[in-house]
Order: sequence, then structure tokens, then C-alpha cells
Amino acid sequence: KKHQSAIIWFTGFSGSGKSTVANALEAALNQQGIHTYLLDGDNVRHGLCKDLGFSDADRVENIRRVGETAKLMVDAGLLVLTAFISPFRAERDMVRSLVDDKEFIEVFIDTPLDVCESRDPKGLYKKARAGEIKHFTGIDSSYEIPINPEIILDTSKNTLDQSVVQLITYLKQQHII
Ligand code: GGZ
Repeated sequence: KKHQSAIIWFTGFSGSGKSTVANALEAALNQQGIHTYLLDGDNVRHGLCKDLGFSDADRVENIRRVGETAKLMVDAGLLVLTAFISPFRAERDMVRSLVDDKEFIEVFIDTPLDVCESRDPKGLYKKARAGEIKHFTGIDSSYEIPINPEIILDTSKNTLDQSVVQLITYLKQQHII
């Protein structure tokens, strides 16, 4: 076996860089022959969670389902990466409690909101400011910052390569890869 199974849980605002960093990390891991699966809005919110929106209750249920799915994948021996805003501490901690201590790696993508908003790759912040989208995280829906994340990254201060190197270094130190 080339690796230990674990959940690498990315959390942060829309536009913070979660998916970008998770995708780059996944590519680097796959290059080393490590079998991974990346759960994100693209493959979850159109299927498993397509009945859910962005109310607090729906986000709680979204993260619960993603967490339980990630746990099953850990049982199957995978290194799982997840990229969801996951704005609430209680749900992130709930997922942490589903697996062994060293199997949950919380990665806080601590890119400042103003940077995320200026990136606005899908124009969603603009719509939220205009009131066209309600309950948008950072505008009129809350984000609870992680208290003890295993890793903190700020994609406005570090390059993508630097972020990936920091993550790979951590995974090696922890003997996960
Ligand atoms: C936050 C929203 C919203 C609202 C649509 N609030 O940048 P994106 O587009 O690709 O990432 C955001 C994604 C967030 O879905 P998650 O499943 O990660 O959220 S949570 O963990 O809170 O359940 C954004 C888009 O969906 N989006 N409306 N109101 N993000």
C-alpha cells in the first residue's frame, strides 16, 4: 500500500482557492501513484445533494452527506480530498469525529474575503451584493473560521506550487504518504 487513507478537508470562502489547491494536490498525488478521490460541489451538488440549497439547514445536511461519503471512501482505503465552503464549525467537527484522529486534516484556505470578492470568477459576489443571491457566504451568511486547523494557506500570499509543497510536506511528516 502506497499511502494511509485519510480525509483532506478544505474549507474557506467561495473564490478562496479551495478547488484550485485541491485539484493541484490531487494531480501531484496521482503523479506519485496515490489513489485519490476529490469530492466537490461539481460532483456532489448535481447528484447526491441536488435537493439541497444554501440555507443553514441545507448546508448542514450537505456537509453531513459529504462527510459520511468521505468516511466510506476512507474505509475503502482512499485518500479523499473535499472542497466545500463548510462554513460551520460544528459540522466540520462532526466529520472529524467520524474517522480516527490522524485521518482528518483540516485545511483552512484563509484567503481574505476582499480578495475572494475581487476575484469573483463566477460573478456570484456581485449578484450577492446586488441582492440577487440570498444567503451568500461572507455577505449575508456566516463563515466560522477554524480554531485548530492542521494547515492554514492564504492563496493571495502563496503560489499554487508553494501551497501544494506545504501540503505534501505535511502529509509526508504525518506518514500519510
Ligand atoms: C455560497 C454559493 C451560494 C451561496 C451558490 N453561498 O465559487 P463556487 O460557487 O463554485 O462555490 C460556491 C458553492 C458553495 O457550495 P458548497 O457546497 O461548498 O457550500 S456549503 O459547504 O456551504 O454547503 C458558489 C456556489 O456554490 N454558491 N450559491 N448562497 N456559495
